[in-house]
Amino acid sequence: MDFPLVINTKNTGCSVVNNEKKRSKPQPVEETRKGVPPVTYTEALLKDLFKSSDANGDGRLSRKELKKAFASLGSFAPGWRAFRALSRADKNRDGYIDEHELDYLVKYAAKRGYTMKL
Ligand SMILES: [Ca+2]
Ligand SMILES: [Ca+2]
Repeated sequence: MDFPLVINTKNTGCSVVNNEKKRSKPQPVEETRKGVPPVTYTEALLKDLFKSSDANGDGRLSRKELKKAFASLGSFAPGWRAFRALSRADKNRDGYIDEHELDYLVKYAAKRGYTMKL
């Protein structure tokens, strides 16, 4: 019997070694209610949010309005995000997201996986 002794060499000094890549894990809104899990914005919710972000009511989203929207989503760099979103979703390059371009915007934002702060 020559079993090597399994010595516990676990490094318990550092607690911040969570380097796993679990960012892109799809996380549908489940109905499990353990405490208060972070709720990811669904496309429907994003659409509502963007629609209500039309501050001046002209039916389209300016970069300024987008910035506000991303800020309320909890983006760390809403201005930059608005710029990125425009370059992605503003198909006719007029600087605004109109109702036809809203779906592209929603898809773009949905990929960021914003969660609601409850
Ligand atoms: Ca507007
Ligand atoms: Ca446009």
